[in-house]
Amino acid sequence: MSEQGYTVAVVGSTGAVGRQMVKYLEERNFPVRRLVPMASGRSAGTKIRFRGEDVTVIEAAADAFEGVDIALFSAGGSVSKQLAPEAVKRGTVVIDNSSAFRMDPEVPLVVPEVNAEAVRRHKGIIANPNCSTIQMVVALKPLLDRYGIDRIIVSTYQAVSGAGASAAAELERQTRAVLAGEEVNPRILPVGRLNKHVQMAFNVIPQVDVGEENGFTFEEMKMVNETKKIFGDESIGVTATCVRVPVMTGHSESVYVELKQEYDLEEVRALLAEAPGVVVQDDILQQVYPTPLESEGKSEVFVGRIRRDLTHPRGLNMWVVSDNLLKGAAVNAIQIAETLISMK
Ligand code: NAP
Ligand code: 3JN
Repeated sequence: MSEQGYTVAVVGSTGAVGRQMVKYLEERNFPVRRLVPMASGRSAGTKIRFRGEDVTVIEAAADAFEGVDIALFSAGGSVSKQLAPEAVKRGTVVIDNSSAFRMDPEVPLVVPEVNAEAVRRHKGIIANPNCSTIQMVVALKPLLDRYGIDRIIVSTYQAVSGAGASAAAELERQTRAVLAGEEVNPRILPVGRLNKHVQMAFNVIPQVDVGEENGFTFEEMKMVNETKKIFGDESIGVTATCVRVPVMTGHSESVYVELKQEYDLEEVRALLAEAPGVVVQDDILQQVYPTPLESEGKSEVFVGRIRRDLTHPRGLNMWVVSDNLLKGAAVNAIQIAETLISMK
C-alpha cells in the first residue's frame, strides 16, 4: 500500500452495484491511487468515468490482481469463489458483495455501524451482507444494545434494481408494454436463472432468489443467518418474508421486533435518532415516513412508523427504508474499506 493511496479494483464495475461502487469511491474521496475496473470479457475494453477521466475496463482474471491493494467484488458468487482466493494469494484484501463467503466462520461479515471491529479478524476476505439484512441491522442495533432482542419478524418490499441492471430494464420494458397494451413476456424476474418468469409491472412477487426445501427462499434465509452472525447471537429468532415490488430503487421493510426488556417509546425514538447512519422520519399524523423514492441516492437508513405493538408488551413495529444499491451494497462495501484502512 502506498502513501499516495491504494490501488483499488472493482470487479463487476459495469453492473448495477459496481457502477455505484466506482461513483461512491469518488464521492466519498476514498484514497484511490489507481482504479482497476474489471468485468467479464464482454465488457473488456469499454470505458468508465472516474474523477473526470475515462478508465478502461479489463477482464477479471487471477493475474489482473497483481499490485491491487483492495478489491471490491460485485460480479456474483461464482466469480467471487473463483477469483477472490486468487486475489488474496496476490496480497489483495477482498471485500466481497456476494453470498459466497458470508457464512464462512473465517470471514467477517461486516456492517460498520454494527460490528466494525470484526474487520480486524480478516484473513484476506471480508464479506458485505445482503442489502435487506444491512438496513435492518443498522436500524435494530441501538435497540439490541439497550434492551436486547428476542425475536424479529420482517417482511421486505424489494426494488428490482436489487436483481441487477437487467431486472431494472425489464420493469421499465414491461411497464411500457402494459401501458401500450402490448405483450409483456417476462424473462428475468423473479430469478433470472430459473425457467419460470413472472410479470413484475403492476404486480408484487413473493419470491426473491431461489426457493429452498424448508419453504423459505434463499434471500429469506440470508436475512435469518446473516442477522445472527452480525449480531453475534444465534439465539435471536428471525423470520423473513421477502417480496419483490415494482419499485426501481430502495428496499422497504416492515420490521416487528420483540425486545428482551420493556421499553419507553420516546426513548426508542431518541436512540434511533442518535444512532449512526440512521435518520428518523416518523410522524404519521403529519404523514411523515420514509419511502423508497425519497431514499434513492442517499446513504442512510431511514426509519418511520415507529409504534408500540398492541398485542405484546415488548413488541415494537417500524418501517425501514434504504437505497439498496448504496447502503445495501456499494456504500457499505466502501465503508468496510474505510474501516480497514483506518485500522492500519
Ligand atoms: P449486474 O447489474 O447484472 O452486474 C453484473 C456485473 O458482474 C457486471 O459488471 C458484469 O460484467 C460482471 N460479471 C458477470 N460475469 C462476470 C465474470 N464471469 N467475470 C467478471 N465479471 C463478471 O448485477 P448487480 O446487481 O451489479 O449484482 C452483482 C452481484 O453483486 C450479485 O450477483 C450479487 O452477488 C451482488 N449483490 C449484492 C447485493 C447485496 O445485497 N449486498 C445486492 C445486489 C447485488 P459484464 O458487463 O461484462 O457482463
Ligand atoms: O434481490 C435483491 O434485492 C438483492 C440481491 C442480492 C443478490 C443477488 C444475486 C446474487 C445476491 C446477494 O448479495 O445476496 C446474490 C448472492 O447470493 O451473491
